[in-house]
Amino acid sequence: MTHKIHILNGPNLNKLGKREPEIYGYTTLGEIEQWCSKAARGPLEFKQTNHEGALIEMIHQAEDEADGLIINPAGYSFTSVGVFDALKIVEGPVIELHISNIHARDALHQHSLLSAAVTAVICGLGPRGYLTAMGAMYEMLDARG
Ligand code: DHK
Repeated sequence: MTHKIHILNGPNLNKLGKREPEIYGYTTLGEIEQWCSKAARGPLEFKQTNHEGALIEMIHQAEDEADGLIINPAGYSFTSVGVFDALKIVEGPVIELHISNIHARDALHQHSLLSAAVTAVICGLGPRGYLTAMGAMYEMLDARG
């Protein structure tokens, strides 16, 4: 079965590979996008923005166009009621994804406001977590028929 997935990435993830590699590793966002494109079982949109309003509009677009949404909201996980409200609008499955294990991090990065608005949360698997999230998303969408 083919399913259309949108994968959205929030602020500073365009700097993966050189940003705090001891936390996020050396893989770039471009490399992650290539892995995801190869793993896709249907149309895939893979996007990144450093702007909160743009991320909210991307969520609205996913709600209109995608069967499922995977989002790494990055820093907005801890601050954004606007992103929370946008995620509540999405009817299909939403996976919140973090490269790092946010629960094992400093107090600022421990509590995602957004987790209460999503279907599932994956964190701490490193960049490969994107592929885990895609597999889980396809399973959920297949189960829906
Ligand atoms: C990425 C970020 O930019 C941080 O703000 C989050 C998340 C964690 C990640 O692990 O992918 O705390």
